[in-house]
Amino acid sequence: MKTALVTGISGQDGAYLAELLLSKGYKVYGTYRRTSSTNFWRIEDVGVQDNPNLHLVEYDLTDLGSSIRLMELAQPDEVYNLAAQSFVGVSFDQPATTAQITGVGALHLLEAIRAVSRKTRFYQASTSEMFGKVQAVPQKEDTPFYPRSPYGVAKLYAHWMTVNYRESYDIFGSSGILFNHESPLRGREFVTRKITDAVAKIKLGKLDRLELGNLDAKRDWGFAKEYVEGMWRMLQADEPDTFVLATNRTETVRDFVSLAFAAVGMTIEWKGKDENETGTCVETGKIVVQINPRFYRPAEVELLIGNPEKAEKILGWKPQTTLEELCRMMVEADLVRNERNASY
Ligand code: NDP
Ligand code: GDR
Repeated sequence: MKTALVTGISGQDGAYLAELLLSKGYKVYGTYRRTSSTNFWRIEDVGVQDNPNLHLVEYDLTDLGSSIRLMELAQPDEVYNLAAQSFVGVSFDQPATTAQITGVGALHLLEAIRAVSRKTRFYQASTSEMFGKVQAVPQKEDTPFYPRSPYGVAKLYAHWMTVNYRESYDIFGSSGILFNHESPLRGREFVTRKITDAVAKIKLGKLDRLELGNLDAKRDWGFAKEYVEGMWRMLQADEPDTFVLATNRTETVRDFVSLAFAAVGMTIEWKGKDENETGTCVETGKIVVQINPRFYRPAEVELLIGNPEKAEKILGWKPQTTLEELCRMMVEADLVRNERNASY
């Protein structure tokens, strides 16, 4: 039986990855942070919370000693470092915390592997945010980086540390440059889930308007459940490497809003520009979307679109779910939750 250590088990990807690894017969150590109230709704949602092969361990990525003890306890064959302060918007307000968790946190795990067991394979959750102000379209593994947020800068540090430990100490460290991936388990602060949750509430008469920031930003959105499969494949490969996972399709935030309303039979007509832009529901004549500059970022990543050819060639990984299917799946889940008044 193989053993895996997954940091950030309470997050979106942590839940899907735990489900995948347990289904493959792994023993899984999943780490969570101490908080005043626990946050296990996602592992409950995927139905693994009572699996006897899942061991939940309290852990904070910012603590080096704790990282070493964690490695001694779990003696894992594979480590998946998913834990992070992962919200780009917050990283502008909390840049130092983001650097400690998202950047130096990865170094703590690499140091723990170096000290305790160099045979352990390591996956680093890198991100398309490292491309930031993009230098080429579409982006791939050798596209130059230009991060545009403290989050992107912190992730770039962790990415290069993974490469450096691979080259310096022969540690099997792979870095997955994953483009945005979404699901019904996405946190509600991220734009897709914020939209699908609001659309469900508007449809049910529980909300009048959805307030958003930059509608022109373009993202390459895929389905999270498929992306964790790619993470696993990276650690089964013959050699450690860096891989892009993406769909090679990009759409604006505005397009995603229109798709989400279409999923509940509402058509949106867009009027005005910039801060004065609004979205009106053709069927009811009501304004249902407006801009709130509070959601603008000090520096924006305008366009992301990834080329996943290398992952397909070497790992046999390919995205399957279309954006329309993904958006509908999220809206339907949010309709059910809002009918039940669920808190997540
Ligand atoms: P989430 O925000 O859903 O999950 C992040 C996880 O990290 C949570 O379990 C969180 O715990 C945990 N965490 C935060 N701070 C600490 C800390 N100091 N010590 C230990 N754990 C901590 O992210 P996703 O699941 O969406 O993403 C997984 C990883 O992939 C992240 O590193 C993210 O940056 C990266 N990524 C995500 C992409 C995406 O589109 N989803 C794309 C590319 C990269 P808690 O529940 O207590 O907050
Ligand atoms: P992102 O995701 O920054 O790409 O990071 P997010 O969904 O937060 O933003 C996507 C784009 O939408 C624009 N936007 C808004 N965003 C939010 N959150 N709220 C709004 O109201 C809003 N209005 C417009 C943003 O400006 C942005 O352009 C995600 C995270 O999961 C990271 O951890 C991960 O590394 C990257 O994806 C790839």
